[in-house]
Amino acid sequence: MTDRQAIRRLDYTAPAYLIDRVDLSFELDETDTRVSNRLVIKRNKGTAADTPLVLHGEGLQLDSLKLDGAPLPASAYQRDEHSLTIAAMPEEAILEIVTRVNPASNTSLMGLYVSGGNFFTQCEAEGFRKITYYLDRPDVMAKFTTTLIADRQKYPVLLSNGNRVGAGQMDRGRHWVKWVDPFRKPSYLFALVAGKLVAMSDSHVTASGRTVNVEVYVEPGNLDKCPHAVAAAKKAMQWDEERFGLEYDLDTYMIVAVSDFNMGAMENKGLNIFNTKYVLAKPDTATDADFDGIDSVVAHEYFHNWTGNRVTCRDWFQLSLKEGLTVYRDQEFSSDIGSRSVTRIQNVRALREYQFAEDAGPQAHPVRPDEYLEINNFYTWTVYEKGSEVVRMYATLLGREGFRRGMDLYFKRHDGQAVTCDDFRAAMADANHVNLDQFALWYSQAGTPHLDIEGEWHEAERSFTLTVRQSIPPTPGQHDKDPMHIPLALALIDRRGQPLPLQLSTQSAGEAAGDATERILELRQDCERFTFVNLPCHPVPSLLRDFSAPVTLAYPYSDDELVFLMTHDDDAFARWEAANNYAVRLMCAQYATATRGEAVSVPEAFSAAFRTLLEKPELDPALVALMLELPRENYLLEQLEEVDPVRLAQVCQQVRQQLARALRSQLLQRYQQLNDGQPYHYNGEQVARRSLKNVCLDYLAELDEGMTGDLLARQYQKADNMTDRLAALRALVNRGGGEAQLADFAHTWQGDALVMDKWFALQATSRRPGTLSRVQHLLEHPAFSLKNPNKVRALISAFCLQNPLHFHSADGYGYAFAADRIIELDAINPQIAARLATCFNRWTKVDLSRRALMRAELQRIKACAGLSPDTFEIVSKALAA
Ligand code: B3K
Ligand code: ZN
Repeated sequence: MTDRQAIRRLDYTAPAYLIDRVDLSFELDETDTRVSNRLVIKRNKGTAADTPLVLHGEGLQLDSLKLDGAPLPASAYQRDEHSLTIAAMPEEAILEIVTRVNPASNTSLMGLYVSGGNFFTQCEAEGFRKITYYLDRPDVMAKFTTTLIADRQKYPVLLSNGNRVGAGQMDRGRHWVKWVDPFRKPSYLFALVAGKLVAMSDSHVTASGRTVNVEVYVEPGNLDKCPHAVAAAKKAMQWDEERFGLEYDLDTYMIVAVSDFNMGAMENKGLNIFNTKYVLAKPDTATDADFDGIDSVVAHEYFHNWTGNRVTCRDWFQLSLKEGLTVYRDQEFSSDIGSRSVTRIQNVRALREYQFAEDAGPQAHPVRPDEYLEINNFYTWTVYEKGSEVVRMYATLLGREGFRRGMDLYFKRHDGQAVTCDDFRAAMADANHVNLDQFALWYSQAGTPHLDIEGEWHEAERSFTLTVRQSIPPTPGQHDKDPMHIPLALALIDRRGQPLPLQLSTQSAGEAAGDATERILELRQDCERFTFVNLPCHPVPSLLRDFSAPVTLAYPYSDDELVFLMTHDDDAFARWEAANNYAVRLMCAQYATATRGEAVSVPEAFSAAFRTLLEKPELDPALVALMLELPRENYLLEQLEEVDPVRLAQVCQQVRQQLARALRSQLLQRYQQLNDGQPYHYNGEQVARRSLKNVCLDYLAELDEGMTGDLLARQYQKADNMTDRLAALRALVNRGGGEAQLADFAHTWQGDALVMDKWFALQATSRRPGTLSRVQHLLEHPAFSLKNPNKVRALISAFCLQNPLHFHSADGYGYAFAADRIIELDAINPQIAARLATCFNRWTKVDLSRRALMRAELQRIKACAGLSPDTFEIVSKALAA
C-alpha cells in the first residue's frame, strides 16, 4: 500500500510564492555532495501574508538554513519526508539552504546520480526536489546560475545550463566552472554533468546569421560514433528555422550521452542529456533503425527548446502540450528528411500497436489526464503519440499555413510562460478565426473513437452515399462520451484506380467544387450522411487517408476491394492499410480455424496479392517491405477475445511458413536482386532496399531447407553492417540454431554495451523453445545489470512485452518471472519497475486460466510491503479492470 494521495487537475492553484533567481553551488563528491542554494523568493499576488512557504525536498540532509542572512531557529520551520515549511515569510526574502546528498547510492536515476564515474542529473518530472529544497513545479520559472566545484583530474568537464561565464582553479586539486542561464525556466529543465568526457564540436549558422556551437559529449573512445548525432542536430536546427521560423537562442547547444538513463533523452535548457542509444552509432554497431531513431530523438529534444522550454506547461496534466506537439514536430522532421509515407506508416503502426492497446485497457486516460498518483507513469503512448495525432489534426483541419499561423500566435502570446492545452487550442482557433470548442474533447475523452461506415451506390442518380457513425468505448471513470470533431480524409476511386472529382450533394454552386479528388469530411455528430454526386461509376472509397484521425474504422470491404486498394490507391498509407486489413482479416480467421481444431491454410488469393507486390520492382521497396510484414501478435490479440496467445503465435508462424512456401521463388529472386554487395551507406535508397531484402530473408528462414541455413550463415558472416548481421542472426536463432554466431557476436562486441543490448534482446524475443530459461540464465551474464535500464529493457522488458509466445506460456512461469523482476526492480528503480508492470495490462484479453494466473501475480506484487507509488498505481489499476 502507498500513502500517496491522488493529485487532481481541477485542484490546480497558482503558486503562493514565486522564485525570481536561483544561485546554486555544487561541491561534487560521489557519496557526499554539498549543494548551496540561494533563492530570491517573493510572495505571489493574491497570496495572504500569513501563508507559509512550502518547499519540496526528498532524501536531503539539511546542513543550514538562513532567511535574509540570519540562521533560522529550528522552531521557525518544519520538515517531513517530502517538504520543508517555513511558517512566517516576509513578502520578499533571500533564502539560503545548504543540503547534502549521496549521488553514488542513487539508483532511481532521478535527481543527481553517478554513472560510469561521472555525475548526471535528471529532473523531469519531479527530480529537482532530490537535489535541493525548491518549488519544484513547472509554473515557477526562475533565472538560474550554477557553479560546479569538483576534482580537476576526475571531473575535467563541468557543464550546466546556459552560457559558461567563468572558471578557475581551487585548493585540494579542485576547479570550478560557473554557468548562467539567461532564460527563465522551471526546475525540471535544470541539469548538470561532470566527468571525464570528450566532445565532438561543429557549428550552425542560423538564418539571422548567428553562429551556434554544437557539442556532443561522450566517454573517451566513442568519438567515432558521434558524427550522425552532430549532423542530426544541425539538420534539426535548419529545419525548425525553415518550417516554423524558430532559431536556437543560446551560443552553444550541448548533448551529453550517458549509459544509465531511464528514458530516451531529456531536453534540459542548452544541455540535453541523452541515453547513449540515441547518440552513439556507426555502421558496424548500429542498425538503420538506430540511425533513424537518433535523427528523431535528437530532433525531438532540440525542438523542445521552443515547444517545452520557451513555452512550458502550467502543470503536469498539460504534459501533452509539449510532448504531443514535439512528437508531431519530430515526425514531420523525419518525414521531410526521409520518406514521408514510410514514416507515417511506421508511426501509425506503433500508435495502433501500443497506444490503442493502452486506450482499450486499464490504464486508459485522456491526452490531458485528470488525476495521477505518480506523474512519471503518465509519460505514455497516449500523452505522446495520441497527443501528436491531436496536433496533426489541427494541421489537417487548418492546412499547413493555418497551422503555422496558429504556432506563430502561440509563441507571440506565450513566450516565457507556463500554459495549458487550452491555450494552444485557443491560439490555433484565434489565428484562423474558427471555432474549435468541440475539438477540446480530444483532450478530455479517453478511448479510441470508432467509425462505422457504410457506402451505398445509387445507379439511377449516379451518386454514392456514405453513412458514418461514430462511437467511443467506455474507459475507466468515463462511461458516456460525446461525439467528437473528427477529420475524415477520403477519396473515391474508379475501377482503373483513378481518384474521381468529389462533389457533395449539399455543395452550393458557389462553393469551390471543381476537380478536387480528396476531401476532409469534418465529422461532428453521432451519425452523418454524405452524398457524392455526378460520379461516372460505382467507386471504391479510400477512407481515413494518411490516417487523418486516431480512430478505428470499419467498412465492409470485400477481399477483392482490399486487394484493389493495396495495388491502386494513390495514397501510400491507404495502400498499406488495405494490405494490413487483409492480413488482419486472414489471421483472425485462421486463428478461429485453429481454435476449431482445423488446419491453418492460407488462401491462394492472399499469396497471390503478396506475389504481385514482390514481382513489381518499380514499387518502393520500403513500402513493399511494410506491406509484407504481417501484423504482430500483440496487435492481433487486441482484435480478439479470450485469446490463447500461444496458439495465436503458432498460427502466425504457420501463416508465415505457408506464405514462404507459396512465394519461395519470388522471395529468393527479390532477395538476390537486393543483396547486391554494395558497400554500406545510410541513405534512403539503401535503407529501403535493405528493409525489403531482410523481410524476404525472414520469410525464407521459415523454410526448412539447408539452402536457407546457408543463406543466413553467409549473410551473417559477410555483412559489413549491423542491420544485415543482426537480421541474419535473429532468423538463425528463431530457427533454433545460431549458437556459433551468438557466441561469435558476444565475443566481438563484449566491450560495446549498446551492441550487447541487441544480443540480449534478440535472445529474449526469440521463439525457440527454452527461451525463458535462457533469459533467466542471461540475468547472470557479466554484461547484464538490473541497475542499467537499457539492460532491463533489452532482456526483461523485451521478453515480457515483445515475446507473447513465451511470456504467455500456459504454465504461468513467464508471468511469475515478470512479477519477480518487477518486485526486485521496484526497490532499485521504481520508474523502470512500473513500466515493466504494464506487461500485465491486458490480462482480461486472454483465456480464463491465464487470466487467473496473471491476476494472481498482480495481487502478489500489490501485496509487497514498501511498494513504490509508481508500481502501485499501475498494478492497482490493472487489477481494477
Ligand atoms: N521530457 C523527457 C521525458 C522525461 C520523463 C520523465 N519521467 C523526454 C522527452 O520527452 O523529450
Ligand atoms: Zn519530449
